[in-house]
Amino acid sequence: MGKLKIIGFIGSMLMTPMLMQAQRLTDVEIPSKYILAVDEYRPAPGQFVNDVPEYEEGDTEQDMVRKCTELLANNERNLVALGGWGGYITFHFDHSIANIPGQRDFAVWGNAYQEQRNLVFGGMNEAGIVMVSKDENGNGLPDDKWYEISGSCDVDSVGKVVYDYEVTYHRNPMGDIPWTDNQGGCGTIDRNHYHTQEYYPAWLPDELTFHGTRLPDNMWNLSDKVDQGWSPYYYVLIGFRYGYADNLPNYTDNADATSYNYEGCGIDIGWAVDEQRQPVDLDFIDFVRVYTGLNQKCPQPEWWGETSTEVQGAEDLHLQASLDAIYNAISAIKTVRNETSDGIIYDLQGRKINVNSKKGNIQLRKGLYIQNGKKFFIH
Ligand SMILES: [Ca+2]
Ligand SMILES: [Ca+2]
Ligand SMILES: [Ca+2]
Repeated sequence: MGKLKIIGFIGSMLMTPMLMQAQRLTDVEIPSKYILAVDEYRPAPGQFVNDVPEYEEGDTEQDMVRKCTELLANNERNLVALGGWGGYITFHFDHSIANIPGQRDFAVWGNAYQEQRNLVFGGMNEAGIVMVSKDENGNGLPDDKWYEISGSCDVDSVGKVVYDYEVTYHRNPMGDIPWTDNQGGCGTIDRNHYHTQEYYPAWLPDELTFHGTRLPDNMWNLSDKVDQGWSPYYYVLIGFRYGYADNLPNYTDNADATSYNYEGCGIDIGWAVDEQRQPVDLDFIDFVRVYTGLNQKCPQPEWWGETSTEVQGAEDLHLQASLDAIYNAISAIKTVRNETSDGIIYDLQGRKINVNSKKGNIQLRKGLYIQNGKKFFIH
C-alpha cells in the first residue's frame, strides 16, 4: 500500500464510537501489523523474571516496559516471561485492530510446542489469557474497560475454570516466593539451580496481587509412558483448543518457518466477554493484555517449575481490513459533521477548515480547532 496521510486523535467533544478509531493512527508512514510498543509489564514471580527482560540495578517499571518494547516491537521475536499466575503484559499496535466478523483478528506468538513423543495434544502449553480493550476515552493509554477473550476452557472444562480468582505474592529475597489465593489456597514459586537470580520482580512493590481467571491445571505425569533411559521423568502440559496465548505452537509444521499457526494462535475479537461472561460486540480494539492463566508447578523439583506464559510478539492478521474499517469509520464521521449546518470546523483564526476525507487522504493537522463554539484539539 502507498503512503498514508495520518491524523492524530480528535478531542473528546467530537468522540463518537466510530471516530475514536482514528486516534490510534500515529506518526508512522506505513502501518505495521506488528506490536508498536508495550504499555505495561507486571510479571508475577518466576524463574525467568528479572532475566527476560533483564533487570539492572535501579531500573524502574518504565525502564522494564521499555525493555519489553525493545524485545517485542517490530516483530523482533524475543521472549518476555510473565511469571506465575496473573503476571501480565499490555501492548498496542500503530492502528486499531478491527473485529472482522467470523475471522480471527490478531495472533499472539509464544513458545509452546508439541511434546516429542506425540502422546498427547500439546506438551509445553503455558496458556495465557488474552484481554482486549478499546481506547474509549481517546487518551492513548490502556485505562479503559477490559474484556477477556473466552477461550476453549469455557466450553470444554465447565465447572473447572475459576473466575474472580485472586493471588497475592510476597517478596522473599533469594528464597521461594510464597503466595496465597482467595480460595483458601497457598503455595510457593520455587527456586531451582538453573536460574540463580532473584525470582520476585525487583522493581515492583513487596506485595503483588493479581485478579482474573484461573484455567484448569493441565500438567500430566507421563513418566511411566517413556523409557527411563530416555528421561527419568516426563511431565507434559496439555494444550487447550483455542483462544489463548502461548498455548499452541507458532507453526503448524516445525520444518516450515512460514507455516504460521494462525488458527491455533489467532484470537477473534468476537470471543470477548464482559465480567458476567456475556459476549460483547467490539468493532475495534486498541490494546491487548496477556496474563498467565495457570497456577501450577511441576511436582518434580528441578523439572518445569512454575507454569509461566511467554510472549514472543503479536500481529494484526488482516492489516488491510483493519485500515479499511478505520477509513470507513472516519468517513462516517465526516458525514455526521456535514449533516449539521453549524458543524463546520474553524481554526483559531476563524478560517473554515476543509475536512477532505477521501479514502487515504484525510487532512486534519495538529492543533486547536473550533466547532459549535467549542474548542477541540487534534494532535
Ligand atoms: Ca473477528
Ligand atoms: Ca484510554
Ligand atoms: Ca511457554
